Amino acid sequence: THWNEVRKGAEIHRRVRKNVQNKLKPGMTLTEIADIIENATRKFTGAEDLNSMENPKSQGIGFPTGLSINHIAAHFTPNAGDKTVLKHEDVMKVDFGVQVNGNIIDSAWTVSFDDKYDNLITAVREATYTGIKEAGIDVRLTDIGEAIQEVMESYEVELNGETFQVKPCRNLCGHNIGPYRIHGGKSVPIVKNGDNTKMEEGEHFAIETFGSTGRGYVVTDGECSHYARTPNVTTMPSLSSAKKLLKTIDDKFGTLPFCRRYLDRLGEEKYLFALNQLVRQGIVQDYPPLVDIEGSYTAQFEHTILLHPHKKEVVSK
Ligand code: MET
Repeated sequence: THWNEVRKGAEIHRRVRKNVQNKLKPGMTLTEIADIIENATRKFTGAEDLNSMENPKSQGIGFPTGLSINHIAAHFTPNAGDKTVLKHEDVMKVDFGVQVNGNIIDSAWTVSFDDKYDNLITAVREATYTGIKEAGIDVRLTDIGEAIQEVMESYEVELNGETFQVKPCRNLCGHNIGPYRIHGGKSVPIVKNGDNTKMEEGEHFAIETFGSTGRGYVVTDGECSHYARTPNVTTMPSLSSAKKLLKTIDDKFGTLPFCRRYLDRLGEEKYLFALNQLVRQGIVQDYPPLVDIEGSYTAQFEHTILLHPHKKEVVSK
């Protein structure tokens, strides 16, 4: 069933995580790190590449590997030619996904080699565990946000002679997950936001929190790498190059998120104009990097949970 597929994805996520965790070292390029994670996911799922959602057996990468450093909180993955090297003093969020028949596991953690980030990392880990603990059928989303915020803000970090209260990135959220859809439409806030919507039986959520030494608010910045077909949009592209690219996207990813590197490895070339056209027409959504202020540090922890009638299952742990 559907739950067993989520569990299978979670087991693969764990294996990939174990595989990469002891390999991460300063001096590696982000491209090398993404390749390790994505090739392990391909290997353990038996996927040759990202499969089409038309293939009922499809399983593989759930979304592009986020490798977001320091003030970049989310949605960074290297594009072709990126030379970024992981440094000893970096704090990096590793956010990757596995999918089995469109059932996505979304789980992330934060890596650092310098113990000066320990309090920041602990704050965010505890905040995420609090969110997981609070979650449940009939629980109001705002109450989960409030509990997360209280824990996060109870931590202080001393960095380079300054003291910071850890702030939740208030415009970042957890979310429910639908078939082949990473963002199912419900948002789980990480601050008290007055949203009285409740969690419901049978729902599948990514519980994630982000903490920052900056302003606790992210904006988009920098070159985009992540994209996804917008669900339920049937608009046809006007350009023939965009039509051709859309066919590749529909065949290989469906509504699963993808990145430019995945188009490159499928042999697509000079597709940026067509891709941007699909974005302008609302057929594809772009997810540019999300950043707090320059010089700040952000951390993230995330797990996928299932809300069964009589039990909450933290499936990605
Ligand atoms: N885990 C990431 C998120 O929830 C996936 C990015 S793919 C748009 O935003």
